[in-house]
Amino acid sequence: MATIETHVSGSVLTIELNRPARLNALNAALLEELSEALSAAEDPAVRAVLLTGRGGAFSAGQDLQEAGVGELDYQEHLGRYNRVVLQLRRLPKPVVAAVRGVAAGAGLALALACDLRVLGRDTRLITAFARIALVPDSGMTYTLPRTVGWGRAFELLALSPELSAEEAQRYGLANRVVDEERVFEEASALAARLAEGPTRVFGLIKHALDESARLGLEEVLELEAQLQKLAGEGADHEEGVRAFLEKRAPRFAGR
Ligand code: LHQ
Repeated sequence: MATIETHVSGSVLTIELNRPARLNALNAALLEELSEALSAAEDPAVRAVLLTGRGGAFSAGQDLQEAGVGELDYQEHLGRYNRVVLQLRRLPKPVVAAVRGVAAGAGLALALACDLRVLGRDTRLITAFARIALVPDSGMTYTLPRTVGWGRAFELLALSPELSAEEAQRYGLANRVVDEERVFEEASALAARLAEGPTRVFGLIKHALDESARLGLEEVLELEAQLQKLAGEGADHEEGVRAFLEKRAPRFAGR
């Protein structure tokens, strides 16, 4: 693929945004290829995904230099973003974002649609949309307030400050902050560790959290009971209990 690189190591699929000269700015071709790469992540052999950007940035969001960006068919173009965001959220396995340099606009929205974020100490997060008089898209009005709270979300979206990695961690936007040159290594290790876990259950956890955002308590309790039945029937649950009783580390297969 021209704008995306993928490789598999063990059961981790790494997807790298590959337009470093433009800080991995997103265009139609990249979004199509990203969607293809995320479809490939459905392969049962893949148990965790690592999303990253080549070069010094994660992604600067929509490519504003792309010819015709002023005359975009918003319906069609946002359809590409929306498909990718839904793929990230509906993929029943963990997705880790390795965020170096800058993540802005829809680039930040993609990072927020992942399950975990590893940032570099010099990483900057910028919502960016309002800087060019656009409303947030790609799910940012869903993910951001759920992570940072309502009050902070408006400020981050309206004033669009550059958020340092330290602030991002304080706001709950970063799971780990490490030296810039260790971001990929740390995120890979996290993805590899997750890939050895009960990954089918991780998918159920992800589903439960997403659903809880729109359900009342009674419905949440009902959903938890349904998902617990599915988890309880899984081979990994049996292995987890057996390993506990035998006082050894479990060997999960993601089933
Ligand atoms: C870029 C970009 C970029 C192209 C840096 N495009 N070249 C919008 C529209 C329609 C429908 C769908 O949804 C969206 C969603 C969105 O994502 S809206 C938000 C779009 N993104 C932005 O507004 C961010 C624009 N970029 C910036 O504010 C800065 O470049 C940041 C803060 C990201 C980085 O600043 P610096 O570290 O100072 O780098 P730089 O500005 O010098 O950029 C380096 C190069 O990358 C430069 O090219 P050049 O040829 O001059 O070296 C930039 O022009 C290019 N670049 N962002 N989004």
